[in-house]
Amino acid sequence: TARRPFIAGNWKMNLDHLQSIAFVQKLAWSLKDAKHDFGKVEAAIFPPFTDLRSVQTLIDADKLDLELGAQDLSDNDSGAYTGDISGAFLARLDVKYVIVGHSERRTIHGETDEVVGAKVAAAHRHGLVPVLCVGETAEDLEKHGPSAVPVAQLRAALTTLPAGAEIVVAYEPVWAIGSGQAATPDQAEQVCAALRDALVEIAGADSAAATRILYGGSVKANNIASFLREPNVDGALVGGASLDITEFASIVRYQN
Ligand code: G2H
Repeated sequence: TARRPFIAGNWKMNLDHLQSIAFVQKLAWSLKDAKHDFGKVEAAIFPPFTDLRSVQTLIDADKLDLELGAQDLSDNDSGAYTGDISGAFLARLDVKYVIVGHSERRTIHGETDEVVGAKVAAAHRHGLVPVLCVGETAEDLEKHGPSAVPVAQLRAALTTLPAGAEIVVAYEPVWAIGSGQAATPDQAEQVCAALRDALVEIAGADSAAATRILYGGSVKANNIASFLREPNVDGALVGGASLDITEFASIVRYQN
């Protein structure tokens, strides 16, 4: 299978406006200097909503090979939803990807599998590619074993995949997020393989084979290659390490 590896930088609520702009420029230059082949490894950044337009303008003006993603979207398309951002707004900004169901949204904002599923559908309605995050807590892991909770979350959020609709799945064990304690490549592979098996049932063998499944949780320049060696791990969702240009550029260039 030829799945193009995907490295996604989730900035979360970090970097102010000026830092974002400087960051994107420097990152792009550093990848250009290194002659990074984006055909071989796709790279995307996920700034806060308020910086999407300026980052998009920069990508456009300098013809940068970076893809743009948002960190969340509303499950509604328009209306009286104060503070929410719809998929239509994101699509107008040329956003390609949108993170859905990150564990921080699930825990801090109480997003249920049902809401997450509605957000996946909203993303697809607006031509966005959802990056659907699933993952178990340390307690889940102890109680239910490694794959049960992430697979159940995937099934709950994705009952079907409309024909031609693309999705990226990110396996992010909650115990590995921002903790410095990443899963082992073996652990990541086991769950990503189980997620792909579930995708076969949900979307069919061809879609499952084409879908990229990422690992996320304390990914760094010094462990990225070990995850990408696993057959069912197709990239990474990177948080903390995506805030440092040198570190993030070397994660994107893990093949070199
Ligand atoms: C998991 C990840 C990015 P970090 O949340 O989504 O963050 O790499 O800081 O663990």
